[in-house]
Amino acid sequence: MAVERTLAICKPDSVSKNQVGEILRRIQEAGFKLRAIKMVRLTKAEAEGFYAVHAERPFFGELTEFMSSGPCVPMVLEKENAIADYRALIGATDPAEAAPGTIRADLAESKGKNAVHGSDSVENGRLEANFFFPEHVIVANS
Ligand code: 3AN
Repeated sequence: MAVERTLAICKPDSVSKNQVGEILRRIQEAGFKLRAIKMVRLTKAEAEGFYAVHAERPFFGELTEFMSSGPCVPMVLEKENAIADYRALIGATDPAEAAPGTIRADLAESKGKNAVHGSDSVENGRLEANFFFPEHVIVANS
């Protein structure tokens, strides 16, 4: 299996509930290597840029309001099969449908305030990682 990168984000809800440590513990226990991390507060325009692919969705306003409502913690994770494995670790978008023991089932409250983000493809993982981190600040394999 190929080594992949995914862009994970602790969203404003999990950051405000002091769940970053718990989320990172689960991520590292699942075997992901942390390659970059920071705390950042997005402007509304930056959130709109990050979620541009969802611009036509009815929840776009709600989503970008929420993502710019407080600090979030983006991080670049690396592992074999990282895209699929991270999505399995976080569970379905709606925490009510997320499998027991997943991050969203345990920590998230709604489809919108769902604790974490994860990239849905290798290509989007690269684009999303570079939205927050220029390539030269992502730590190479060590
Ligand atoms: P995922 O984050 O699981 O890939 P997507 O790509 O379907 O989910 O949705 C993108 C983002 O939009 C999600 N992070 C989610 O929080 C938000 N979202 C999805 N559906 C809704 C909804 N019905 N109401 C509010 N926000 C939503």
